[in-house]
Amino acid sequence: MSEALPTLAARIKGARRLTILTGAGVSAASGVPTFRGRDGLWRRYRPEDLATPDAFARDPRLVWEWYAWRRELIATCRPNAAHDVIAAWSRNPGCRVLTQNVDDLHLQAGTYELVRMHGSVWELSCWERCAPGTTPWRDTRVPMTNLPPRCPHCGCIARPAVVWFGEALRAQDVDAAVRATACDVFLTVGTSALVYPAAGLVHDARQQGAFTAEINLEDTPASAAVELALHGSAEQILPAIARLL
Ligand code: BV8
Repeated sequence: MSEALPTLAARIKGARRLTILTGAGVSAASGVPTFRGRDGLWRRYRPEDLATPDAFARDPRLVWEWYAWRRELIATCRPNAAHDVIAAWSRNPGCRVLTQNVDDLHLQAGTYELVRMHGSVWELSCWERCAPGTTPWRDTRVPMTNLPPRCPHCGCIARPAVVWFGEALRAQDVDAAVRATACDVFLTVGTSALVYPAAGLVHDARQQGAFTAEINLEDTPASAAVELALHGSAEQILPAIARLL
């Protein structure tokens, strides 16, 4: 680690365009459970049981009970030092932040140019996709009562405005993410690099000549592909890099 930190700091300092991709590991220090870690969300629930349109069609109340529980937990969480450093860097015009996280902690930290690739647990949309209800609306009620909630426009069931497995990401988010791979430095932080299309972005960036780096507690499928893989926690490494800039 001794050389890696100054090397990455120098690369970030010299970058006109910096793209940062984040996953659940960035919010771990805030108390938001990750998906695949020891105490991960997926440990207790099978993704196919909860984070798919079929699961919701089968049992909207069960899926909403899971999201209502996550919202109550996330409501008690605040951005940590990793979010704060990324928010500070995002004020630089050439910086883009792409997140897979649906907790909105990057928003709370004041991040500019944020692409929320998988949506937000604090936004809902109409399950029946009525015209006005396809645009997500914010609903930050905790606890949620009378599940499942209803679309205010048509009265049908409302869904969490997140991207489930087997669902396409919003075109504008995919476009923004792909554009952001044209960068000088691509930094992937706190993601298991398993979920696509987000997991493919670091490879796209590298193919375009970006210097690629990863910050994670452990190796991931992306580790062998990046120039620099730093092992450690985002909430410690990012402030350490910021102090070198
Ligand atoms: C789609 C929202 C197509 C809901 C989530 C190839 C190309 C395209 C698609 C696929 C493909 N191969 C397979 C697919 C299908 C699928 C997929 O990727 N499956 C995987 C499992 C193989 N992808 C999709 O279905 C996507 N859709 O491609 O659509 C399409 C096109 C047209 C028409 C129809 C369809 C949609 C994917 C989005 C799924 N939604 N979440 C919700 O959250 O409730 S995924 C879920 O996983 C979260 O969003 C989460 O962010 C994401 C990724 O997980 P991570 O963030 O990485 O979290 P994880 O716990 O796994 O890892 C945490 C990491 O942090 C660990 O590595 C840990 O070591 C580290 N860590 C922990 N603490 C710290 C730390 N690091 C640093 N510091 C710390 N302190």
